[in-house]
Amino acid sequence: MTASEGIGRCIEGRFDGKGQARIALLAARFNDFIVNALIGGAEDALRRHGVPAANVSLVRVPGAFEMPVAAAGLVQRADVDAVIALGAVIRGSTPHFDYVAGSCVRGLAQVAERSGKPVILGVLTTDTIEQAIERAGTKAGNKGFEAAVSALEMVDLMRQLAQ
Ligand code: INI
Repeated sequence: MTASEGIGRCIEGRFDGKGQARIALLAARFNDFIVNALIGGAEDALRRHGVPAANVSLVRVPGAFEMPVAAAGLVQRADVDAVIALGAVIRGSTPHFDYVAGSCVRGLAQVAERSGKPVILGVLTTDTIEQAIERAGTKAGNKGFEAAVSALEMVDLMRQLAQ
């Protein structure tokens, strides 16, 4: 949406990665068959939006539960503008789905709020492996790609808000 008669100013992020966005992909090893597809989607989106490979780093953690602490470390770095968390928590594979998914999502949100840097949620939480596959590059798109586009939008938005 752009400014219109009743809106004097509209601030929205652009998707242009040539503005030197520095992005950390934070990816779980658990369910790596799915997560690797999310990483591929994110990498594709960043490259096609003009982000140089040198500005993209990949950090691996054992599982979704470990993401918040690693994200907290990453947002402190001056060379990281946004973190994209990529993982898959699948209900069918664990009786503690709710604990893992809940603390991952809650923890990542906290890191973003406390640091003021975007932490993008590209963590799938699904009932079945099939649903996860659908969201990792098959019929429901690739959530890694979508997460990367959101990261670029947020990096640009935060830069504009800081001006
Ligand atoms: N981690 C995931 O990323 N996805 C899962 O589906 C999952 N399951 O099913 O348990 C999972 N568990 C591991 C967890 O994130 C931690 O790595 C582990 O408990 C060690 O702290």
